[in-house]
Amino acid sequence: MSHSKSRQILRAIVPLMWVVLAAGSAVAQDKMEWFRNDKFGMFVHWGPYSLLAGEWKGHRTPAGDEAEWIMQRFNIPVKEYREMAHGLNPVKFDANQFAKLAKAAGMKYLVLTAKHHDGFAMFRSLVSTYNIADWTPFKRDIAKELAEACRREGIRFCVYYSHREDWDDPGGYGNHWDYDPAKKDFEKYLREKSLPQLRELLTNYGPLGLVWFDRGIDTTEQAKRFIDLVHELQPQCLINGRVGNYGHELLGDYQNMNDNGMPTGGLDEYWETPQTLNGTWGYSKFDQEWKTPANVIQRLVEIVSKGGNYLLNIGPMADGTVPAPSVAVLEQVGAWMQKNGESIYGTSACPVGQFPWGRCTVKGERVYLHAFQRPADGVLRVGGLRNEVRAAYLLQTPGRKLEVLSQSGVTGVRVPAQRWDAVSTVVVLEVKGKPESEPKLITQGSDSPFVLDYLGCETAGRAMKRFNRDGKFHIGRWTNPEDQVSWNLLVSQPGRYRVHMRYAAREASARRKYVVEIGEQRLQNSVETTGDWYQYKTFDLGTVTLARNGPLKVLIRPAEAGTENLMYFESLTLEPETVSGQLGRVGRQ
Ligand code: H79
Repeated sequence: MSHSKSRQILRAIVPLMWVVLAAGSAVAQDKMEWFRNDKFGMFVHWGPYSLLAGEWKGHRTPAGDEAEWIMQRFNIPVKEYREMAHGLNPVKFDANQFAKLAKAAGMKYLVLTAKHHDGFAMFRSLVSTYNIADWTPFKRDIAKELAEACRREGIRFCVYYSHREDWDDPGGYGNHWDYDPAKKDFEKYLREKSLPQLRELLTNYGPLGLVWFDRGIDTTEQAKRFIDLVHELQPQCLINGRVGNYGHELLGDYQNMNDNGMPTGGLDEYWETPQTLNGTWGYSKFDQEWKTPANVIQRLVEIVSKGGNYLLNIGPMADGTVPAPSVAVLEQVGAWMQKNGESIYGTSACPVGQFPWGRCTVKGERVYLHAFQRPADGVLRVGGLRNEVRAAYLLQTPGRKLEVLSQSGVTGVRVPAQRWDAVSTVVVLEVKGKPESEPKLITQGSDSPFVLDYLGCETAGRAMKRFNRDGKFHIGRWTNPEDQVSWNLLVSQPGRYRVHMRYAAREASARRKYVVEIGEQRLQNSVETTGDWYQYKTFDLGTVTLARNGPLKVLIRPAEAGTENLMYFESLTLEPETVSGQLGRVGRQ
């Protein structure tokens, strides 16, 4: 083909490619919309383990053990567990009641354990008769009834599917008491059970909001087979982060905190935390430690104030009833949501951080202050809000304006004593423009180091505050010089400081150059591999002199453009060696 001919073809194809790419990203953005707005979902852990309810042959699962793990806990032989599962007969199950309960609580999506680690399907499956419709006298398809009831109530139906772990299947992961691990054919399990059952779920239950995978999987290639199947059958369906290998770069459309986890600060990526109402996911007759409605509401606010979603679990009993205390808690949460939902749905993370009295969320030109406690003088103080406040009032009584105080950059709102809500008082600040914070200032103690991590930083470009499965937070997704992370310091102890940087990096990022700017000083270094993502190591970058008291900007960025993530950055520490002419803590580790 002639050069000019191929140029012509390229010219014709390239704009087309952009259209395709743009359409692709529009779908990608659009499909997160409900997740971003809806905030609150119901998790349902239900299976044969609910029948055991935390007890096997007179032995109860130890405190802290989760009832859905009982088969593994007592190494119950497949044969016996299967026998037990014949007894599952939830005659009191009413799908409408589940969907209505979720709706009444203010929840917008529902995730059913379609198959948990025990391998039993709570849906009619042609892949394996070990399912609720074929294996039990109940004979009905629980997933189907729930999917339909959810649709009627406007709740998004979603499924949990344990894709790697399967204690029933000879090839599945986790059962070492019936099956010899050396003889396992995991590939066969993937090909003949796990992937085909996921196909059934994606085919027979209408549009799914998301698929919730658990415990990761051995290789990225395996994870991609699950992702591809979801994309093939339901391109709009979201995939949670646990689909992938925990040791590698996270996959999926959003990330999950650890079970029952709470992040310390906001993240830039989409995230959700799965939590349970008591101490177990599957029903246990021994666990009556229910969280109070106030606690649940405050958790919800805390999560939403950090940009996340709250997936809150109930564990129905084997007969199909939802434990009465959990219904009572959810109904009270719902009563609060009825009144205060505006301060939750469709909001984003609070740009101005956390307060001793509570948290905040923002939407449009409004800041919602959620006060969990009444400060002694009844004044909610908000430091660092840049915007002018036009009006303040309780969400419940917009007509009655509250007094706004402003003093040296701190905005205060006085809430009269008689108008405090016992759970959470929501005050609306109507502000001028989109709510923004003043740059955060990091101060130091007498001779303490500056520890610069994700909490106090600003990200720019594609650099992103992220979470990893080991429960750590870091900066990732940065490839080019404009992808930066920075901090504003207030130096009060001039002197010489030793600089340490802690990060994790794979071989693919090795030797990439990065720059650390500390005021006018520039340190240039190359990334060293630490083995893998999540294997963090500390590197000594030498010393710098912080010459003056006052503000100082610290910034890190890739030195050159590249395609690989620069590193998973955890922290930069400036450790005083000599400060103000006196000897600091030289040689400290
Ligand atoms: O489905 C719920 C859990 O069963 C599942 N994820 C949530 C949403 C989960 N899978 N793995 N894990 C949780 C972590 C495993 C923890 C364990 Fe244990 C520690 C397994 C054995 C020891 C906890 C304590 C469960 C049994 C004893």
